[in-house]
Amino acid sequence: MLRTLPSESRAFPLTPLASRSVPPGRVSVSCRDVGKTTEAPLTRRALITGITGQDGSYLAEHLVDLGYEVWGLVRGQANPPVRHLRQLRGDVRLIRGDLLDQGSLISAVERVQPDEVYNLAAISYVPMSWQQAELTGEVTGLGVLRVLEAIRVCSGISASRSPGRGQIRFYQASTSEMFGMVRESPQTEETPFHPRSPYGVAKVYGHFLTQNYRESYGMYAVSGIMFNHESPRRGTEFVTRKVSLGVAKIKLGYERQLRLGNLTASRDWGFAGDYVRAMQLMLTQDEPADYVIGTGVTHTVEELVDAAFRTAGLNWRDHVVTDAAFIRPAEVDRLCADPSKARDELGWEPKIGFDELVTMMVEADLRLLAAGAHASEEFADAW
Ligand code: GDR
Repeated sequence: MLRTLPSESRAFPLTPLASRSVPPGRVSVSCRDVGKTTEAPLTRRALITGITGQDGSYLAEHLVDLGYEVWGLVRGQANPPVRHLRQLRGDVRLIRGDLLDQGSLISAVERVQPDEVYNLAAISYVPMSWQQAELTGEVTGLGVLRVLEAIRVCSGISASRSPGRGQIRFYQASTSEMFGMVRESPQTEETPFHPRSPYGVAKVYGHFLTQNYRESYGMYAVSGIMFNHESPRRGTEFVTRKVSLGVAKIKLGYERQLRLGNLTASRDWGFAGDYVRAMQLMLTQDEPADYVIGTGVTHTVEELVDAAFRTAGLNWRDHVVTDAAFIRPAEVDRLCADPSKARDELGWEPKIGFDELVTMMVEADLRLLAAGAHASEEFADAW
């Protein structure tokens, strides 16, 4: 008999939206005057899109720890994960805006007057990008354009007017999915792109656009080419979390099987908490540049599955079933980063390796289920 998961009801109070008042330590300036403040800000101020996601949450915590004033852009009603932000201890201010709405982004940049903007928002689940290709292009691709335009307009930058000192610095979340059908291995900043999904194609657009705004307008705009990065906060649709949660359910007797797609693909999996450190470092360099961020070690999905089941004292061959429903129209077979530029120039290195990551995720899901989490999407509340 399979066990039934207990239900859970929680209250998730929303953090109040930002007020119109000018934050302390700042001079009140109009949109066009950003970058012309006469008084230095007391702290650096960051605006994060995608703050309710895995990376947004880790980045917000990291920046708060560094003393930043952190603002998060959230979509109004259609943003249920905003409840996660309760974990940020009231340290983050929220402002409404949407990557589909240029005006809302201009308003957000105008009101927050950030020193740094991190664009982490995207439709990021690769299979969904075939089902909603146009929306993926709008959010994951054109969304980058709208954020860059908001910065450009609010900073008064044009072809004839470059940003001066104190300009807003911009980080774009690029991805190893851009390498797709890889031309060489490991992949560096110079490896050509061959994306294999509408998601990957949209990310290539955002990547080149970021480079283009850097070259066209002299903006401090950079991309982190991030390889897969995971954590107990990862969405349950991604393979690492699907596996860690599946292992926990099987171990605790809620389920017997785990249905997966292609087990032969290889990924360079790291810990998301390590990767957000690299994002911040990229915005603190003298010169803007793009960086590959990964561990340099690659594993197959089968090796991931094997490690996760072993962590719980189980044999994956007794439980894993291959299901054609999870096979993609086009696959990225093997990704492996060469992060030497990030190591040499940023002094960045990952602290958590593959085995530690898998153990962390399986143990977190075992604790989550043992604590009585609900069987639905609330599993995403691992943090
Ligand atoms: P990916 O991550 O597509 O690399 O993109 P994902 O975890 O979804 O897939 C990794 C590999 O596992 C294989 N796989 C399965 N994947 C899922 N999701 N579900 C399954 O059941 C399954 N079975 C096998 C996939 O085919 C694939 O080869 C992630 C996303 O976060 C992107 O947004 C990000 O840009 C990149 O990582 C870096």
